[in-house]
Amino acid sequence: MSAFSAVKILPHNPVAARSTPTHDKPTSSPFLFGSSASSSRLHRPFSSSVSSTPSLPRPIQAVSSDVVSSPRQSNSSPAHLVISSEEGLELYEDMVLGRAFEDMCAQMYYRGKMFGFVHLYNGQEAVSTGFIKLLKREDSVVSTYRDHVHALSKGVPARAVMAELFGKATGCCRGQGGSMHMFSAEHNVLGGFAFIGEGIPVATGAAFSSRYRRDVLKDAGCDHVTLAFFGDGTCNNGQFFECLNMAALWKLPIVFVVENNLWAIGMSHLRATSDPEIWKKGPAFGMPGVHVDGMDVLKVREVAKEAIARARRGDGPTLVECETYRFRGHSLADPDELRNPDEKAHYAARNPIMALKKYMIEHNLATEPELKAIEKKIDDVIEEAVEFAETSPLPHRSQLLENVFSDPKGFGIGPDGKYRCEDPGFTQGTAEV
Ligand SMILES: Cc1ncc(C[n+]2csc(CCOP(=O)(O)OP(=O)(O)O)c2C)c(N)n1
Ligand SMILES: [Mg+2]
Repeated sequence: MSAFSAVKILPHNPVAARSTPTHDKPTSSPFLFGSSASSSRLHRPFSSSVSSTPSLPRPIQAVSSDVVSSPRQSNSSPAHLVISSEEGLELYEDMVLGRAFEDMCAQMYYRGKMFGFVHLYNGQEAVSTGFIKLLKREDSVVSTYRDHVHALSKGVPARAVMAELFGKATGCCRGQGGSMHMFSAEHNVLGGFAFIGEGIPVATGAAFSSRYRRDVLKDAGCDHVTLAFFGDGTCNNGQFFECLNMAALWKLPIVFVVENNLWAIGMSHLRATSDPEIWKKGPAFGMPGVHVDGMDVLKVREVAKEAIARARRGDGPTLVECETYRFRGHSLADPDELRNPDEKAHYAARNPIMALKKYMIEHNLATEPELKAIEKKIDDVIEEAVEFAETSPLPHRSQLLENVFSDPKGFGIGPDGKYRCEDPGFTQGTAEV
């Protein structure tokens, strides 16, 4: 069964889609298709997480599902498994890399090795891994300020991401971007964005360029897909709606991946959003909307496969809401005192890395020593990344005004009285600072 058979797909009549009841979705396997399974398990949120909420006109519902404890298929013959051993090991390695990298970032941040805000991804690894490991190199990823792990999953070397965090010349943005602005043209990582929602139009533009190349410039081989990652809080931002509209209108090859970790800094999603089921906004624009358990990499991967294939086929965009949770504060400057301890414990017990490990061992896809060897290998990668970042040089001061296109007062006028940016050498480094 298609993952999308769980939702209404009404590409030609968005008005009808808006009035379509959403409670009549057929049930499908909870193993593969979290969208229907989870919405049938809607429940009230942790009471204390909304205890400070002023009285609301109607009961609010969390989009929480409890999939880790849901029954797995018992038959472990290969035909019934959704991944091969090789695929499982790749997913495991990528998630362990993301987690270990972020833990090391915390250590380095508190030792004063990096500056500014640093937002970690711990807990959300199944989303990055579940989606990005399905991409081709030419496909693009656009992220937010919580972007280190998306860059790693897309293949940016850990040492280049760590060096960027240290502000070193060997970083993936030569030390000029920092934590919130990971970028790599080589890997088609089109940026982390500090302003929420800013990445969504960039991703939509990338998807437009793929469609333009294929359909207008007749580059038949251009079947590239773009993934736009962003949070629940960002879905209340106008750019989200504008881009859903354009992507559906022009059938762009894009997947909008909402990482709903239930919080936007200290604001509960349930308190800030009139209808907390974000996935429902897909059908409103004439595209499929899917809700999946973002703590289960196998479920995310199944949904991602279909959404990416749909985009690649030229069938247009998909909105996927992944219910997930961040295991740390909003940023490393956040003492994380607002969230209820019961809520944190609930999601901590659903650690996506542990869940995959358990699944692989129970289904004879890997042995404990094999998984331990991966963990050891990643420890070495992280150690090497820190060593590399530590010993790399700082950028030269002349780099400061490279790629600055507005008039940087005091530096913008050359000795000939002309703007420096008119000088072809401007982007080589212009200023004596
Ligand atoms: C345009 C804009 N407005 C406000 C902010 C301040 N801000 C930083 S993070 C954040 C919350 C975003 O929450 P969410 O989209 O759920 O992402 P998460 O941090 O949970 O990954 C806000 C409002 C911002 N960065 N940009
Ligand atoms: Mg959030």
